[in-house]
This record gives sequence, C-alpha cells and structure tokens, in this order.
Amino acid sequence: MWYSILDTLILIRDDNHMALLEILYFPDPRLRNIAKPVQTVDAGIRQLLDDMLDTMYAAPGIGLAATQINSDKRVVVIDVSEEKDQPLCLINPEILELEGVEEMEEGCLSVPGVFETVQRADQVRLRALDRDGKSVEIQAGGLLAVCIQHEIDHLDGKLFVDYLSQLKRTRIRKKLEKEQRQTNPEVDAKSSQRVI
Ligand code: K1U
Ligand code: ZN
Repeated sequence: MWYSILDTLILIRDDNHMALLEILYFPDPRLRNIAKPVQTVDAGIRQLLDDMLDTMYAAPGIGLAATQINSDKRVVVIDVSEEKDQPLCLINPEILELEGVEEMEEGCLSVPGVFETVQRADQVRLRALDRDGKSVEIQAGGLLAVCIQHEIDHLDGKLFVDYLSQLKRTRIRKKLEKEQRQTNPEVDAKSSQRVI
C-alpha cells in the first residue's frame, strides 16, 4: 500500500490499485468551492473518474462529486443500479431542462448519518461529456434525476442541507462538529485543517 498527498487531494491506493480518496465533511469550507470546467478529457481525468468510482462504491454511496474529494474539476460519478454495475461518469454536466416536482429523502457522503426530505424536479434533461470526451444527452427521472441534481449542486458549492431551515442546518452542523472532534481531536472541525 502507498500513500500520497498531491495538491491536498488525499489518496490511499491499495495493492489492487484501488484508490480511496478522502471525503470532506460538512461544514468544511472547501465544500463551498465552485468547480471549474474540464478543458480536455485525458488520462488524468479518466484516472480521477476511476478513483472517484472506487471511493463512491466503498463508501458506499450512489453518487460522488469532485468537490467532495477536494478536486476543482466539474466531474461527477453516479450509480443508482441495484447491482452497482451501471457507473455513469459525467464531465461538465449542464442541465438543459427541469420538469415536475418530487420529494425524496436524501443523504450525503459529506453529511454522514443525516437523511432529510428535499423537494426537487423529478425529470431532468442534461448534456455532459462522457469518459471518452463525447457529448451525450441524458433524460432521467426518479432517483437518478434527484441524484444528478444533488451532484451538480456539489459542483456549485451547494449542499442538500442548504434546502433545510437554518435551525435544522445549525443542529446538523453542531452534531457533525461534535462527532469530528470526538473521532479526530487534533483537527479543527470548522476548517477541517489539522492543528499543528
Ligand atoms: O453526493 C453524495 O454525497 C452521495 C449521496 C447521493 C444521494 C443520495 C440520496 C439522494 C440523493 C443523492 C449518497 O450516496 S448518500 C448514501 C446513499 O444514499 C446510499 C448508500 C448506500 C446504498 C444506497 C444509498
Ligand atoms: Zn452529497
């Protein structure tokens, strides 16, 4: 096993070449960064997508945005299939159309242990680049539509807790800060930076 710290993106790669990236936790201010469009879909981006898929499946989750692993690339991975065999890689995703309203309980790998109902569009049409750099248009409904909106929000520095009341958000923040202090006392939970 080897470890590397590159541009503060933390990666643990095991002997099977599976990479697990460190997921940032709310209220880490880096979750508010706005991701930048990918200029070229090259081997580096494909490696990032593979590492994000490994991290998402291991978590486990049904989606992951680059912002959550402290990368500034407009990249998300999603797999809402039962068998976890239908990975979707979206680069520079752009919503073209939103339709209908749906209420669904959401979770977030950056807000562990919290599940709350959020209202979103129930049909989404979007354009993105796939892992080969080809432009694709996708029409989605149900859980996939909700997950796509949740992940694109991450790229714009927005979290599902932002849809909740200020009171609920404050309670969630205090709960997570307390948990982070207990599991990692040398880390300042407000900034998630190590205190030296
Ligand atoms: O972006 C993320 O933090 C991932 C998040 C995606 C998501 C979940 C629910 C509604 C909208 C978006 C998660 O994957 S949270 C974990 C989760 O939902 C799950 C985990 C294991 C099995 C099934 C679901
Ligand atoms: Zn999330």
